[in-house]
Amino acid sequence: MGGSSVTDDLEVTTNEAGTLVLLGSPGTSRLFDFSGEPEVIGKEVTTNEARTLVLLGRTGNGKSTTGNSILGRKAFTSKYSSAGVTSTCELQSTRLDDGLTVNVIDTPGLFDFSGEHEVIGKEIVKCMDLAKDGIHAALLVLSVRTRFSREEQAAIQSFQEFFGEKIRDYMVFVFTGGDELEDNDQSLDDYLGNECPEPLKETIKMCDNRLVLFDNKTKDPKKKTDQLIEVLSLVNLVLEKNGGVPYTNELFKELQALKANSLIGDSKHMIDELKEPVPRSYEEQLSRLTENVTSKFMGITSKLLEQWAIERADRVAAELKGKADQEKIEGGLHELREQLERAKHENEISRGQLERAKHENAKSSCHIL
Ligand SMILES: Nc1nc2c(ncn2[C@@H]2O[C@H](COP(=O)(O)OP(=O)(O)O)[C@@H](O)[C@H]2O)c(=O)[nH]1
Ligand SMILES: [Mg+2]
Repeated sequence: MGGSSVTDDLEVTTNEAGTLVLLGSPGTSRLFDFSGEPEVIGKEVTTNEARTLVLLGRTGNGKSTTGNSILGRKAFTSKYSSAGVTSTCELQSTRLDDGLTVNVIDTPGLFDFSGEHEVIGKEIVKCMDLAKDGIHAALLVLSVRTRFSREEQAAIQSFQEFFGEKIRDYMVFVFTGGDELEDNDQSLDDYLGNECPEPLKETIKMCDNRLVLFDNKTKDPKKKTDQLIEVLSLVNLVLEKNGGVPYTNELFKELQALKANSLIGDSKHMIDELKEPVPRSYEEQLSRLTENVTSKFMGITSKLLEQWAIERADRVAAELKGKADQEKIEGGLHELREQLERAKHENEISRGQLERAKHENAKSSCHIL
């Protein structure tokens, strides 16, 4: 295994572990030639020459469109297409010129708290099922076109809690809307400096600043190539960091074991006829696994929503206290102003009296004179 191909300015090699290595100056490469249709292959490619990427993020952030940019074709339906929003996890693949297969799993907004828990549980299991041997990188898709909300922050938090701390080593942040930043003469750094809230900055830092800007609207083949190279380079960094081992967890393993057992169970069933019945059907076990996922997910989201409600209540209380303090200050100021007015008034009266006294005095002095 392993090999290399050299384009004008960029050397592409795959090492023994099948890791894609991009060398040379990006941007001038013709590695990903968008002039022709990329090779579309089957939906279940999991050799070591394959990379499985999962797109996650709030609905409308540009997951499906980014998936299409990576695949180089309209594989997933985007929000405003006639087919509507992505409603279920879906895997699509493409093979790059150097032979590397990229599997992209598009997801509905799994972590945006808008879906039903049962449906989300099912989708998480489906996503794991599609990923088969694991996830090489989780692409968290955010948009520079919409403000990063508290809800989105909670979604990222719930995602990390659900998959455990280890998932951070697999996370890559993709910001869509590069065209709009360009229109405003802004760079991603400018955007992050001005508009990125602290918690998001911290999360990105914890993920070794693996972030990339995507312009999914561009027609420029060079720009398309550059951003694809950039995201794949980040995936490469993730692979290096994790020794080429894709992300899996207990649920992944359970799902694999369940499928393996179901195959053994089926053959046993066939051989022994009904002598030794399979203890539980695959469907039953799968639905039990899905229930576990759903309840784990519900546990995490309800804890987060509770924490969120407490934070909000604290914030409202602090605001009210601030208001009350302000009112006190304003009340005090009002009182001071009144006292000042009174003092002024009294001062004027005294001055009047003084003037009058002076006048009287002058008059009496004249008399004396
Ligand atoms: N201007 C601009 N619009 C984008 C970009 N990426 C995605 N969109 C638009 O954002 C909307 C939502 O995208 P979609 O991929 O359906 O989001 P999803 O719900 O996360 O899958 C669509 O109208 C896309 O055309 C981008 O880079 N620039
Ligand atoms: Mg979508």
